Amino acid sequence: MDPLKKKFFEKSSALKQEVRSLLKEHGDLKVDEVRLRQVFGGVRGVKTMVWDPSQLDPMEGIRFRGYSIPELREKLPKAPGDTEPLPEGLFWLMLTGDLPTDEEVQWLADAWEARAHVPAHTFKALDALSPNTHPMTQFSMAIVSMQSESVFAKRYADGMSKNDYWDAAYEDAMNLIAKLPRVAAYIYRRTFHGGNHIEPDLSLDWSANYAHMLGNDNPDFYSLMRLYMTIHADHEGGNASAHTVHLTGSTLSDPYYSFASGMNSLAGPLHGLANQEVIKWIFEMTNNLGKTKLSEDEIRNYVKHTLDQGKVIPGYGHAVLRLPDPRFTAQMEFAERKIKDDPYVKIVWQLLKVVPDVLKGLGKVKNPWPNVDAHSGAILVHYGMKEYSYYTVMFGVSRALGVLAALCWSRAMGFPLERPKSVTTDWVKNFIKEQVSA
Ligand code: HAX
Repeated sequence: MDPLKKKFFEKSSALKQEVRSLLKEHGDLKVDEVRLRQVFGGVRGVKTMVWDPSQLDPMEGIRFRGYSIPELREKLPKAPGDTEPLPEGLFWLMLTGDLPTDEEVQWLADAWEARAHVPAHTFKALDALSPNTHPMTQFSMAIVSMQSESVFAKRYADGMSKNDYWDAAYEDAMNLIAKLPRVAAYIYRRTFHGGNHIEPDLSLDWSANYAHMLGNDNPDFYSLMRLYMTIHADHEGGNASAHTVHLTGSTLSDPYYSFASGMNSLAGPLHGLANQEVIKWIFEMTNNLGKTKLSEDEIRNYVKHTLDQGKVIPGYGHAVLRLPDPRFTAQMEFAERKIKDDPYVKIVWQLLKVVPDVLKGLGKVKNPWPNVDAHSGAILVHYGMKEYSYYTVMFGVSRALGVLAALCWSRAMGFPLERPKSVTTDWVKNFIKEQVSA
């Protein structure tokens, strides 16, 4: 058994036993109550699942196994000469609960390299699509096409015992994460660079190799990709893409199917697609105004104009957070150090001064602060990636780390089929009548 799998098995077996006895003794304790407003309102805030890799605090932001983003940037192993963490280390942390050593991270990088082969039929399937197909459609389809490789599906068909689900899920998670950069880079190069593909460089870590295959070997871009892949990796279990992976996986659909369904959810403009929407909207603003050097008044007027058209300001607001997203702050800090004179980065910072007050003025927006997607586009544009319809694919590659670590845990813990209760509007009306007359 490999060292990561062994550690995961030991930790998950112990926790499974512990949870079993906790539930035996305390299973009837009430953890939440649900208001009618929440039933109609996207189930906001209702505690309905267990997700150990990360937890989101509205006033503090994300913590991965207890570590904040600044702590991870300090404590996780790094590539030689870089100050940003290696996401390999974050995956180890999310899967085991322990910070890895440099040697463990090197082992994981090698393990992913050995598992990175993408089946030829996936490239053929992608090549059959028009290059105009949205990159997220290509990404989702490519993931499903690789389901032919699922260890979980094969072993299930051969009569796998329930006790081995965790093992097969782990194999699929590791294989899938290993393959994603190659698939994602292939989509980028076929869509925007005429199919002029770049072979992997096996001497590089997972993120730098992805950057290399995208076509950018600037060490600062490598560094950005390590940061980007780390901060987008997980955001607890209730966000739409994570929850979708969790739900699909609960049917014992294998990790390929589960991850693909999560990616279809990430492709929505209120979720991951917001990263393309932000820079698209900024480009529209600069095109409309005919310049990139803008005054705060010009920006404020454009923000108001967008709202007057009944649209949202992309990159602002959040269903849980009630402060500037620490993932935004981490990117801002990177940009301050590396590219502070970039005109689009400056606009992102001007928006930070203008948008919150305008949104507060609407009187209904619960969180007027920027989220993760408000910053990423301007930095990517600086490093030559202007093709914003691709951005959500990069988000998806990173998100694989968290949702697949969680999926391994779900199978190890033996979580059952997820099946909440729905009600009809008539049921609600009768319920209200009964409550009011009681
Ligand atoms: N611009 C304009 N109006 C906004 C807004 C924004 N950025 N954010 C919220 N609102 C509005 C809502 O549309 C809602 O209006 P109605 O009552 O008229 O429907 C009202 O304010 C209350 O919404 P809320 O409770 O504050 O926010 P929700 O939990 O319902 O929604 C969203 C959270 C992220 C979907 C929302 O803030 C939004 O649409 N933001 C812009 C899109 C975006 O940046 N999405 C990415 C979020 C982060 C993420 O998942 N990344 O992957």
